[in-house]
Amino acid sequence: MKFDDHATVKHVRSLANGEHPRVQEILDAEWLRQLVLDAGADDVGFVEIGRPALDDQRADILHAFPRTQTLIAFVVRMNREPIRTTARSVANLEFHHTGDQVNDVGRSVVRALEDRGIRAMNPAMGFPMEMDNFPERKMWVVSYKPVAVAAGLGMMGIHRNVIHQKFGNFILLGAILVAAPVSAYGQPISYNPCLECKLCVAACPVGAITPNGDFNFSACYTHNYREFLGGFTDWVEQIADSRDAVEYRTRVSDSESASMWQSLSFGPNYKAAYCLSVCPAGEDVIGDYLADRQSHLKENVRPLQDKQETIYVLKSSDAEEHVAKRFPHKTIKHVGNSLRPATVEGFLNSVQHVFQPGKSAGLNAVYHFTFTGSEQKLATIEIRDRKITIRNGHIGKPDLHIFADSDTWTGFLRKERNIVWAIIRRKFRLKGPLKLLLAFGRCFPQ
Ligand code: B12
Ligand code: SF4
Repeated sequence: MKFDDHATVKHVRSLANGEHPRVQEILDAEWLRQLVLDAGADDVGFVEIGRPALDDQRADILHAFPRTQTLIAFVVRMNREPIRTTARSVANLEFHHTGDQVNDVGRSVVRALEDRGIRAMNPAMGFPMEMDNFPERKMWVVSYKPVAVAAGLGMMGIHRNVIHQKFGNFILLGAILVAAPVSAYGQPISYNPCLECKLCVAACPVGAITPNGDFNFSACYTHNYREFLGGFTDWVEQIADSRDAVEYRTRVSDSESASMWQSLSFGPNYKAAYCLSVCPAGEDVIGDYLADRQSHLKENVRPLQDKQETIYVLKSSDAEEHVAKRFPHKTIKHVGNSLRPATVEGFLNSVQHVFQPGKSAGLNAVYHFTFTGSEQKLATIEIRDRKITIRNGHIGKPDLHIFADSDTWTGFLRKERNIVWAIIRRKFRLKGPLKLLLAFGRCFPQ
């Protein structure tokens, strides 16, 4: 059969009068706003793809959906008391249900636009899901926080979550990529709803949030995400490394095994999220706090601080020190978290996220790396005043120069290769004091 004679082709061509006009429709902002609210969102705003706030993720967005012209940013409220309670089952239900609602809103708006002949795409609300990229590259399609801020849906607080001017931080975020312009775009709000009260700093069990807004990614990821991607991978290795059931039970308690079952069957359990629970910011939220701060502390902060629970940390990490000092009544458990790069490039991209500022105290040094073998690369890592900087090439005068075969280096980081053996085989060598290598290692507990 000839293509032109196919029933579908003939039908569609007859509808379109033999032509396919490509009309560029400008979507009316009010109409679109109502569509998104009717789908179940609590607030919505629009951002054009050319906005400078999207500079660092425009390529990713266009890679996922090349026709993107507009991002619809929206928020869905979470109920407050379920997030505040010490009962994690209740809080997790609220996170998961609201997350499902974000996905439903996205899906329903995309359907409505599609029915109107406008292409659109809704990335998942959820936790990093592009697992091909785990653990080295971005595992999500759109970073929603900067989009929400650009659209006027709030600002990032000290705890690095978006605080909506009215709903506070009791929201989850979504975004829809649309292949059409919109008649009016949003702008960031003119103030930050964050009160800088630092209750999030006081409540976080692992000290992931610092008063100046720095965030210890590995502390949060190791504890809060014990039953998500990295923690799960570590749990599997605990099973693999156990000689028998009795040894497994010395590594993983019955309660932890049951909790993993619960996560696998009902949706992964966050272990904390206390930074959101205690935050009093936002017009709808602040009333009780303004009326009586002591009651807010007593009802919403102290119970989380006082809770007797297991806290998951990397051995010799800043988080371990924080729990021991601030929450001695909580039980520390050492775990691994599987953030181990498979390539030198992955190492250089992720090293800042596993850096422990506290463990680097007193260390001020420039490290030059010369990687040879399958990945040839020059890099400079500087650790100074509890901060880390990573740059391509050799910059400045090194205090220590590390020459390493790239596969040997990543194998060493992954605990799959022995460094002494590598030195004997000349796959690894140093120019400078060994003590600087040891000090470097202390900044990145495994
Ligand atoms: C990665 C991620 C995380 C990471 C990093 C968080 C962060 N501060 O960036 C971790 C695992 C720690 C995390 C924790 C939480 N998250 Co989260 N998370 C995301 C995700 C997928 C992307 C975040 C992002 O874009 N960051 C912005 C970039 C620009 O940050 P960055 O500083 O440059 O780099 C960070 C990332 O690149 C990341 N990263 C780098 N390398 C790697 C490697 C791996 C393996 C992983 C997992 C991450 C990662 O860590 C860096 C440092 O923070 C978004 C969903 C989305 N698609 O946007 C939800 C999101 C930000 N999370 C959210 C929530 C609710 C949480 C938690 C409260 C979870 C919970 N229920 O317990 C905690 C809060 C922790 C905190 N105070 O920030 C909400 C925030 C809602 C709001 N009001 O702002 C979002 C928007 C999900 C949603 N759809 O609503 N999250
Ligand atoms: S708890 Fe206080 S300091 Fe932390 S984000 Fe909320 S308002 Fe800001």
